[in-house]
Amino acid sequence: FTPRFLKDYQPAPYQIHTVDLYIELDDERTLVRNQMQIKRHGDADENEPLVLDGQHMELQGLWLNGEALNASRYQCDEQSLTITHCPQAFTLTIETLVNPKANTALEGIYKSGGAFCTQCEAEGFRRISYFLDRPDVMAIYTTTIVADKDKYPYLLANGNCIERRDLERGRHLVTWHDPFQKPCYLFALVAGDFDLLEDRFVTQSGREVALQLFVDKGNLDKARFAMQALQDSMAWDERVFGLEYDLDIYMIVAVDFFNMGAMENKGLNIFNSKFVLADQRSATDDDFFNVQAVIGHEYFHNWTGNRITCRDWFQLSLKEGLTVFRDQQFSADMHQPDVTRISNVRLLRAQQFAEDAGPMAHPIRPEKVVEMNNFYTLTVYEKGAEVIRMLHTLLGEQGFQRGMKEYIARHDGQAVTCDDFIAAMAAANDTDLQQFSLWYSQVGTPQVEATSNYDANSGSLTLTVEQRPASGQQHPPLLIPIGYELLAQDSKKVMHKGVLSLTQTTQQFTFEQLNEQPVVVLLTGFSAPVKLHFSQCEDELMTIMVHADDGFSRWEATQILFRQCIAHYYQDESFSLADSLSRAFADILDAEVEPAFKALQITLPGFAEMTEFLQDVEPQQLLNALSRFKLDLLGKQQAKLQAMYQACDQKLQSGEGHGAGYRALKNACLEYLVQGQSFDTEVTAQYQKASNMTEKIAALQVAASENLPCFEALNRDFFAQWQDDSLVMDKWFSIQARIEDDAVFERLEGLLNHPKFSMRNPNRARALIGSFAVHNPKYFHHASGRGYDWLTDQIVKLDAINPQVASRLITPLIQTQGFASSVQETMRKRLQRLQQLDDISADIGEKINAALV
Ligand code: HT7
Ligand code: ZN
Repeated sequence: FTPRFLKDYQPAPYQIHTVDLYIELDDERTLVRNQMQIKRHGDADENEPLVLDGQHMELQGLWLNGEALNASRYQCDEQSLTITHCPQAFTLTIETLVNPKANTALEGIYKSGGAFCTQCEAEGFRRISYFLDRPDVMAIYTTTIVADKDKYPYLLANGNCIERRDLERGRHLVTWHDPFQKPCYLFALVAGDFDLLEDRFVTQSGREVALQLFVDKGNLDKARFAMQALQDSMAWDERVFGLEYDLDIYMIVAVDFFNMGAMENKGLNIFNSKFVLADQRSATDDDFFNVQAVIGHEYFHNWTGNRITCRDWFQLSLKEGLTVFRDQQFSADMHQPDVTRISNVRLLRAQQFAEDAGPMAHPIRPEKVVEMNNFYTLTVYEKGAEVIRMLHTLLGEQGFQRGMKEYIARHDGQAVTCDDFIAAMAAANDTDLQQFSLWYSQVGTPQVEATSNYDANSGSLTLTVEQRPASGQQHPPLLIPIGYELLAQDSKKVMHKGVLSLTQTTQQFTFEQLNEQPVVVLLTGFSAPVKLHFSQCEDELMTIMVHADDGFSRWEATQILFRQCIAHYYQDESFSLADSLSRAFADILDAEVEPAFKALQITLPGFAEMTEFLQDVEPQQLLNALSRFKLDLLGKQQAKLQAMYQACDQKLQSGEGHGAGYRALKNACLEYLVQGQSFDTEVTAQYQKASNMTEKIAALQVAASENLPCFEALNRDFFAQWQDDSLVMDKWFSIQARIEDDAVFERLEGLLNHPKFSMRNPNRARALIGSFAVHNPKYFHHASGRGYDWLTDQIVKLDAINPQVASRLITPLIQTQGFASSVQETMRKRLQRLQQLDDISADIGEKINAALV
């Protein structure tokens, strides 16, 4: 597994200027004729051979300037095609055959259901044709597709349609031309028979854009929300960033077999149907939220990713961090900003922090990569977005937008680096971002330690703040923006607020002329992706919980109280709930706040989040602590929780207010109410009455996780009703994997052989295998090691089918840090077993080697 290094970057010696593709689709023998105009770079040696990337193809023919190439002029192996003695400028034509049906890796051209589709990011184009498969080679593409007209009435590619005609033997031909230069990873092709939802968008400059959404037949109604989300995204990007769409048509195709969420191919996005199809009956409120966010994300890439792309894959966060930040801002504007921000932080802390502390930790701009697909990570995406957010905090909205304008003015149409982005931001704001740019190369989650000292005589408050790199790391001090508020003890009013710039290892910040000792709130808005240690007493936290202006800080104060309490339960088996905490919990339940916010406030930190805050974790002991704590909270506040549950139910029935918020709160109460007592009738009633998936699936979920007597009947009913809906079946498989009883391993075997299960469908594999490893910690971390064995067995099978998906699902097994050494040892044994296998993929190999050093 040979690594590539950022430091070794060299521009390509040749550039490909135009690409003319002629593709005759066939299940097993798809013909690709690729005609390219190529020029050698001005400073490249004339003897430099042209080395094109290519895999999983049969070379059929090769012509240079129209003449068949003599065998002595080229060499072809499993990874590349090398051509020697190339002129300075020439036309190269390559004919290859590919086999879409056999393509289970879902990179290049493959079949999803009855349709042909492509996935080229990061390095999938090399499975379609021999090419300089790197993002700094940008070309103009013309694509002609030929296929059977009955089976594939829609033939789609990037850009505008310029020709369409019927051919002999029931076939037809369609040609597309994309007027914008692009890297090959943005190439796309789709051929199939779909239902089509059409609408339009008029841009701010008055151009009309046709919007087309292609979905499996019978699903038109489920596509309407996505269409609205697309129109909202287009309007938002114009309003907030001043960015307008540039082609006359924007197409989205939803497919069932897809490795990730969606792909931003120029003018022809391809989506996992999970992020397009949604209606109240079959999709949860979270699904709706995600559809809107992913539609926005892919749309926003048109400027941050497509018009300006990455010079090399080490720069991935240039487009992904920035685009995640943009989609987070969009979601915040479309929903409640506080609630959205808390969701971002929960994801970061539960998963990205673990990645940053694990064997695959890397900077947001990685420096060494074996398999690029392994670097589409929470670090590059979510921490990358946090880094952009810090810039936004430091420069302010206006300064940030000035920087964006400068970035676009400088680099439209280019493939650039993260340094180019930072340079544009700095120039537009006449500021120096040298120190800030360290965030692009540091690894791990920095720690920030704060203490406060109030001098009553002088009325001054001194905050001493110290930063430390993550354990085992070393780097100069970072520029860390630390949002703060000072709350008056008596009036509880905010006396001061702002952002402190921590630039040194240790720094003091003094506030003068205070006439009382304030309650200090630090890291408001989660202003930096760090672990903050700031010891505050229960009273202070309770003040913050109710009175801070910043919603994130109000939520965080409750989470700190919960985490501290869970830590006590964990350390002491006889620990029981203090009255003060029980009262605080009651206060939260009584507070006049938005229901969605309250739902988050009463949701306890989960297993993954808690492993971040404890050391040498014994999984069963932690699970035990979590459930005792929940049970005690219920014991003390059952009446309030029950009343809240019923009040939400009434609000929902009367159709009053925003349904999603009440559903979230109702389900959050349900999580408590089902603990250790009979709530069977209510769960059954919730399941049966629910006309939306949010309430239905929550009822089924708690019935499963608490082994309620009603579970079997509800489970059967759910299956009978939804067995033909693939996205809902994913939910069903996920729930089966989470059932906590001793029959779990037999059940999992049965599910692998279930007629509805297929390892070839990534959503299904994730639903069963991923859910077990992440959401069933009791059995995944079973002391016998059976949970680790089961995951290992599935990884071996899946790796032979789809290495990219297998490599994502192995994550819980490689993140051994944080657990007690005996647990780590049991996990590592399974990794050693995988390491000894002969034919594991580079994807899996890279991770295992990192985990076992
Ligand atoms: N830019 C895309 C990243 C991606 C991907 C998408 C689908 C299948 C495989 C993929 N590999 C990489 C998605 C995005 O961030 O928008
Ligand atoms: Zn993206």
